Amino acid sequence: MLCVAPASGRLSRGRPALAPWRARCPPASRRDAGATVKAESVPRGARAGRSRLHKTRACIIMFKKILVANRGEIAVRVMRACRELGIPSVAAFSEVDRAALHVLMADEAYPIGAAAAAESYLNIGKILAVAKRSGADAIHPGYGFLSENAKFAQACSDAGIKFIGPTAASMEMMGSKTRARQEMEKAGVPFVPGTSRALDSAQQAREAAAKIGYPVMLKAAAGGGGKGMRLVHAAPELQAALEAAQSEAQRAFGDGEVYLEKAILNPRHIEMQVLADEHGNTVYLGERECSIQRRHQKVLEEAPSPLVDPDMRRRMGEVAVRVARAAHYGNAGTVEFLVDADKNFYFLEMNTRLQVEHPVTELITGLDLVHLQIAIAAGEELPFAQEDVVLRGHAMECRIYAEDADDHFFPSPGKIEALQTPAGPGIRLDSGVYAGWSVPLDYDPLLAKLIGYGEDRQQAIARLARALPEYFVAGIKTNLGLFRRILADQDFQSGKIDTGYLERLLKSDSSGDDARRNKANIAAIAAAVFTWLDSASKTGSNGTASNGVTNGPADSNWKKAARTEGLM
Ligand code: MV4
Repeated sequence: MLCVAPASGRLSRGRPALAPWRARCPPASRRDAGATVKAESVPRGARAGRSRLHKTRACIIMFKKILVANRGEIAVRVMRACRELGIPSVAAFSEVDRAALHVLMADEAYPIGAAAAAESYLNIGKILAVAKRSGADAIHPGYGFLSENAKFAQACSDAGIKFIGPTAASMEMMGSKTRARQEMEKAGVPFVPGTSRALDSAQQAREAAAKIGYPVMLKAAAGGGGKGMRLVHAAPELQAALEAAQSEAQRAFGDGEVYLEKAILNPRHIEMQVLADEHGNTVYLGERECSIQRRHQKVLEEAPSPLVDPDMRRRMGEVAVRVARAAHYGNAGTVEFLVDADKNFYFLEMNTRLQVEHPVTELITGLDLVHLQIAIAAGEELPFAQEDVVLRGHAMECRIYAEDADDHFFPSPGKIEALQTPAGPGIRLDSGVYAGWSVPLDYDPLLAKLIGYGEDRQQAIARLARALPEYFVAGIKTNLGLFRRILADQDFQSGKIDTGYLERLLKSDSSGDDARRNKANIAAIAAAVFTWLDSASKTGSNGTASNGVTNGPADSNWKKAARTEGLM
């Protein structure tokens, strides 16, 4: 069965015009699946100037068709890049995503199974079957799902399909935190002091901890993102914490290996974007400040970091390049650092994928990271050198989630009854939803990313603060209101942020909860009435009233209008 996207409401899927350089390329018969012919080689010394950054050189054989093995805003983002490059894109979709935006955006779409990710977006066999059936010669994995799965990267390679990302070997090295630490030690990369081997006994752990000094952090070798982590303040707690960490790691990852690090209290989380081609060229593209997070879920990211000066950036960037080279890394990757109060930075882990927050780097570098990922996977050399990378301005990303800020940030799936999106100078919106679509509860509830750009941090903040009240989402709860609080906060504005920042803000700011909830309730009732009136008049259906409404800024004009009307 081919292409069973919904018959109605589909966007135009005319084939995009071929890019000029495609027409000049050798015929398809000379192509290997995913391989390239390089007809021209520019000596590295000969390249300079920003103008090169945007040039695509003629006569590199690009892909015929790209399967996007993901959903939501990132699938849409990748398909936009494909469209610009003149490469047809293929969507895969689960049962609940039949009408999802990424399906509407693709040139072709194929069903892959039930909502449960294991049956669809995480199912290697089904994804590869769609690639073969559609004739895709490359797969972009987005983030999450199969994006850091070494077995998937290897299976693509074995099937003659180019995986747009690093090799399985690079992923495996970074997938084990102890192995990564051993390799980084060899490469002379500064990492958090600690052990780089599995702890096999409480006695061994006690000796190591005494040497490092308390507090220490127990971590799962197979972990990342905070799972299986235990902070230990003093020796008497160590044995119980070790046993708990080991069994949690065993349950979560099927691998109970745990190691020890010196704990850095309230660190900053700063990461460096790297890009490596398959010819040995590796560059860094500046850092992203990612300290504003809640329970290991990032909420707001920015580039550059208010903490990092040019000298620190160069040192961090050079370390990040050393990390990438040690992993024989290819394509886009991110090197994560913990930064202590004295601005010492330590390698933490490497993410072997394109990240959610990549747009802030795109805005300050002027680069299109997805274009570059595709070009690199097609065998092109990086079209610029390190000295050509110039950072300009400041960018900040708000992750808009379908979640209820007044109810422990629980997911809030459901139908988007109405949607008004912000635009204007310095505003970029990477969204994966549309009005009338129902957000399923089966996946990560990220709806969109609202990104502000300005010549400096203050202007980026001002533009976001201007854009947020323009954003209106009815039918489901969102965390839009949270960003107004963050952007208005004095500590945030002066750049005083670390990984404990958001929790402190949420605690300090609970006195206004009742007043806020009251206002929100009035607005909710008014909006529900509007929604009912609207759907009843349009469809003649029974117009079931939505019980939810935007959780946007409390004083937006939308809410004011709703309240005024509600009091009439
Ligand atoms: C740490 C740490 C302090 N000291 N390691 C959390 C996620 C995982 N990838 C690493 N994490 C941390 N590792 C040492 N030795 C503090 C954290 C941490 C954290 C790191 C990045 C972003 C947010 C965080 C929130 C709490 C703890």
